[in-house]
Amino acid sequence: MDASFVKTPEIQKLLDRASGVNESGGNPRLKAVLRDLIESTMEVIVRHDVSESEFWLAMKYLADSSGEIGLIVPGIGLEHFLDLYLDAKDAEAGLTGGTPRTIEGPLYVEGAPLVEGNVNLSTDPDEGTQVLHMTGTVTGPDGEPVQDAIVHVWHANSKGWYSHFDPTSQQTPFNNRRRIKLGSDGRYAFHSKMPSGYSVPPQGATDQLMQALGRHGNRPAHVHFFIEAPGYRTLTTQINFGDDPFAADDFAFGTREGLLPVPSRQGDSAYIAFDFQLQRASGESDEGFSSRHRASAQAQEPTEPETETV
Ligand code: MBD
Ligand code: FE
Repeated sequence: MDASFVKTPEIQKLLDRASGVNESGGNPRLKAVLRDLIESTMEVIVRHDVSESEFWLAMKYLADSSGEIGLIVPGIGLEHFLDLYLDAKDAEAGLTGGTPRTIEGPLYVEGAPLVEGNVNLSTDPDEGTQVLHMTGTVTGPDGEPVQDAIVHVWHANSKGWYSHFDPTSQQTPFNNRRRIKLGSDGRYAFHSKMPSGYSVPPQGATDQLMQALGRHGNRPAHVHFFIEAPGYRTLTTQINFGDDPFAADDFAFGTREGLLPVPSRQGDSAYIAFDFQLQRASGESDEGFSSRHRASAQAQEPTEPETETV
């Protein structure tokens, strides 16, 4: 049997009915996209002669893995694909230059303290790791310092765990998370306890999938950024440490050329100088920031840290 089976009138009629394309109500875009998604699934079933047992195993996996969907999506390359697609569309529109974008990942939390100056990101002591000092500028396409920029920065601790998602619940809310308001010189500076690389939760759904693919679930040590400023496109990016063993083998495909600085390690300190360049926005609707659902928390509430799902 070949995939043309899916194109038979009986299956095509089934697809039309299942997706509601001939119904007057509902959302036309959802209908069109879902029809193609179901059809592609059918084609995969036929092309690989997927058995009933295999199909239901996959459905069980989907049902059980929903809490890790934010890890599975980067792990199977889809989040990086979205970046490549955005890059290609930007290139077509003549929008090039600036610091490369790369994946957000699932571990941002809204509501981090808004701070100014040379800031400390690390509320918790995290003994025994170096102190990272990171400095640089945020400029526009002509090298002009951007005005009223806010740099959102977040990273893991020395165990590779993020506050609000730490299985040990040992971190203070917003540890290693800040929003830094820049001055008119467009300079930023922060220091924090050096992060370690991230690994997916052992035995979790993502780990199971990676093992079944003969892969691993490790990321190099990295620091995430959103950079927003009026009149510029919001940049979503990260720097990954160029000297990390996983710098060339990131399970989430978030490492990119131009985003791999090597920290200068000197005793208890490590230094990274890194300048960001933003693209100018063509209008208010071009800030380039998705409405992805993001976890949020209150900065000041002295409640027990809750562990979120990714
Ligand atoms: C991370 O810390 C991360 O940045 C990504 C992209 C995926 C999983 C964990
Ligand atoms: Fe991360």
